Amino acid sequence: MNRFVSTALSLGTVAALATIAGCMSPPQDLDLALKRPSVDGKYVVTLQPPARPAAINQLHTWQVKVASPAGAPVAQVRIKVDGGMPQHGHGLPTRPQVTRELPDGGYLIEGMKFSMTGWWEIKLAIDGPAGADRVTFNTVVAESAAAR
Ligand SMILES: [Cu+2]
Repeated sequence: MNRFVSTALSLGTVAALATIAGCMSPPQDLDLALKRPSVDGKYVVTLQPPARPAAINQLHTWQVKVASPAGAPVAQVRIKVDGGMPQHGHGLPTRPQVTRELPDGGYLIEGMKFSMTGWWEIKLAIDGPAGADRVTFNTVVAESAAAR
């Protein structure tokens, strides 16, 4: 009993130290929606991660779909990709680019890479027929992806 209590206490201490050291777990209420309206409501943006979560430090390709608020695909949009880890204060390790426009308002983002597990923001600056707007997605890179 005593041993159990002291083990529980030391685990708690380790967790507290890890938090102080910056290995924070993502916020519990993090919105992981992959489809969301842009900040000013000009577009509805759907982010499509790779079918299988990519390994840490490997390049991967994502897709994004841009639609009007009414749901019509929006072509000829320019998209800039930015992001980073809000809890660590660093950006993306690469500079992902939209390399190709796909049918139905789709766009290919190449050069995505995550250098560690945890909460990442993916920020898209969109410039299209309805004007400029932006949208931010959250993604959590899990340990299982790191182990691949
Ligand atoms: Cu980090």
